[in-house]
Amino acid sequence: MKLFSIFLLLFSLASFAQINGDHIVETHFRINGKDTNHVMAGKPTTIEVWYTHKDTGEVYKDFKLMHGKIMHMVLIKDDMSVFKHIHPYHDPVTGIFQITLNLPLSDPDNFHTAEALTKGGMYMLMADVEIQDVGMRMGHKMLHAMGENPVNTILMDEVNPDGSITKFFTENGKDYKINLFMEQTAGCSGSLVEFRVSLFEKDENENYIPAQALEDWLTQGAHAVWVSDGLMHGMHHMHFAHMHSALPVDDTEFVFGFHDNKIMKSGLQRAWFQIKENGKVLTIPFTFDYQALPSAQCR
Ligand SMILES: [Cu+2]
Repeated sequence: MKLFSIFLLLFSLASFAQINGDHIVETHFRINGKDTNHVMAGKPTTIEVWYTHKDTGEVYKDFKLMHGKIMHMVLIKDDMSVFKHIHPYHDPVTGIFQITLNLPLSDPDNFHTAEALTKGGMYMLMADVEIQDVGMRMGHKMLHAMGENPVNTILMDEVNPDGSITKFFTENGKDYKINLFMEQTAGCSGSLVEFRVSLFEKDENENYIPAQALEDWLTQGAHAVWVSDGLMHGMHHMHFAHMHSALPVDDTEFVFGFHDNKIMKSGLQRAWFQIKENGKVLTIPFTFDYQALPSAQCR
């Protein structure tokens, strides 16, 4: 319960900063030098983002580091089939952040830019910053990509009898197994949702053992983004959660917590967990059902 109160406190502080930032800050996006929503799938696409004071028009130029970067950007397709996590570059002279999609970069923290937007369809672009003396700000822009848009039906992952989900995959020449367990605890306002994730690798005897070469990525043991189906319905109420975990200490578990107070929508969900193993960042999607708990009765 003590842990839960800390979560509630952190969450309230975060919301305050967010509201504060929203009040006076205007977020601007420019795509290929234009004020447009239209992009071409597979073509190099330059995204620019900057922030101005609503009344004075002054461009904000001072940002705080959050998890090793001053901006985190996430691109998610509306059918939840695509997830990209990238880090635009900041020009301190102009205050403009910039990154080009669909071009490979040697930056190991931008391995997702190379094939960021290869299919037609609708995408949500989200940019997270913390402006010095103002607070956190999440800006978003809907992109409409022209190009072939094959139908993707996202299927629910198979659930084990104990409610967990196990997936197997091969990446960078290694065979992995990953387990996900979700637990909900009702609180006075909303509930605490906890995800516990364990990563295993296959050893030479074909046995799965805890992943041997885990390391921090961007100051965190692991990163996760969780969205509900229909995340884009309503620009001001996005069903979106961003979570972090420390590296496992005594066991194999990464632990992610999120305080959900009518943010997520019951039904089909997708979460992407990003874990750095053996020098490479793995991005592992899970598709699952979630039913928001009613708040506990508190006085
Ligand atoms: Cu990031």
